[in-house]
Amino acid sequence: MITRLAPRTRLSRRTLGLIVGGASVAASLLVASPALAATNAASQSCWENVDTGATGCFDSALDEREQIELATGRPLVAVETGSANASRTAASTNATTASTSTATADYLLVTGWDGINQTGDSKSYLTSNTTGCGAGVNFSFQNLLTWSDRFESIQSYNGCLTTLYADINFGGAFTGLISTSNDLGTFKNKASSLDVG
Ligand SMILES: [Ca+2]
Repeated sequence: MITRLAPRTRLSRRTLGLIVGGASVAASLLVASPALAATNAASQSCWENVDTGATGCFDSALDEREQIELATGRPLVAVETGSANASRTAASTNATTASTSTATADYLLVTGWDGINQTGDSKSYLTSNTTGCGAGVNFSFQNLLTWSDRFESIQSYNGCLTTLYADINFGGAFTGLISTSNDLGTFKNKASSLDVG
């Protein structure tokens, strides 16, 4: 006698959706480094005076123009090109008060940020040349070095306009003349040299 076993019922397995606790955030991500002072390059913005060669860096969370004025002891003239907002020059008021009679002003040429909308770390170029960009003077930066391929937004100042080049020595694709750009689009993280005039 043959007994036939009923075919095994296949368990229909239902895949249960994973329930993920949305509010759980890895605590380690929230731990701020206690040593973000002057020497840590992780969140540093920097400036460079093209005439004197002076340079400086500061915590990116701080006000850029204020920090430059504090470091140089001179007022920083920073009227955004293409903007009617001339009140930006007021940024120099504090430093003017503190400066001596022999102090001259510095003029911001251009600032680039590694984030869109002027966020993140920034690199600023300034001049002590009072003629600025207004008299046919050009400021050329043939190699952005550590800032190569980083700019995502740009602001030109004091009548200057900026042209970005994809390669060093003003090679490759380029985009300009930029007064201001909060999002460089396809040119984000590309510029390796620039010309300000
Ligand atoms: Ca490049």
